Amino acid sequence: MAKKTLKPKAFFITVEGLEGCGKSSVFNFLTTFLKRKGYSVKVFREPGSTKIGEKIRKLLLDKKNGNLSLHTELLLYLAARTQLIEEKLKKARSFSDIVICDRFLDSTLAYQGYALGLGKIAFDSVKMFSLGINPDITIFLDVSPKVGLARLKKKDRIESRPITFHNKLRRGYLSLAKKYPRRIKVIDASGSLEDIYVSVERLINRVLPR
Ligand code: T5A
Repeated sequence: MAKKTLKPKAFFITVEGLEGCGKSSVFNFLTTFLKRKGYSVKVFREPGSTKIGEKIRKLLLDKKNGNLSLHTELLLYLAARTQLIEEKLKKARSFSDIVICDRFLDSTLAYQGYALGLGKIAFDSVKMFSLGINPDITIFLDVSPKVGLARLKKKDRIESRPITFHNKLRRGYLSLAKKYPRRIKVIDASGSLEDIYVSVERLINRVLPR
């Protein structure tokens, strides 16, 4: 297949969702799908994808760190993000056709801003520490927290939070989708993974620049 190109700046896709929404599976599907179409694709996850980011990730997800303060949690997610942007993401946007990130700034807005109630502090700091990088398209996989959480076999520090947190989280994501309808596309993630893949494929075919 002839190689397609979207340069000079890579198209930036982020995948977001509630716990147990099938994000990992969708992310892998999307990567394979885009590579098969002939694009050069660079993938990252948040928090993580750098040595420092992966260390921060462990700290954040470790159930033993139950006493992590809310502001410390926010700062750690932002720290992992700035490390990723400065070390890898900016470069990847110059050299690939498509960059995909498993979670990005909307996670901080939804989890820390809405669900943990940090509000304006989270919104302002996310803006400041995204360093001018914004996704072109964000796929939000929407599932009820009850259904999503029931899919998980093991729960980390964040997933173990009470259902009220996860309900606020969903409302937060839906508010973001309402606020940024051109960027954030909501996909129903309550059905089978195959159904979700079909929706993602349709969406991507529609939104990718030609
Ligand atoms: N976070 C992150 C913040 O609070 N602030 C931030 O700024 C950022 C960046 C990161 C955690 O940090 C939080 C969010 C997270 O809590 P993570 O690993 O990215 O950790 O987050 P997870 O949501 O835990 O990611 P996972 O990759 O583990 O994905 P999913 O989507 O929760 O789960 P997945 O795809 O592995 O699926 C879970 C199970 O369900 C099944 C799967 O096969 C799997 O077994 N499943 C389905 N089964 C039937 N039908 C479907 N449609 C299914 N979808 C999934």
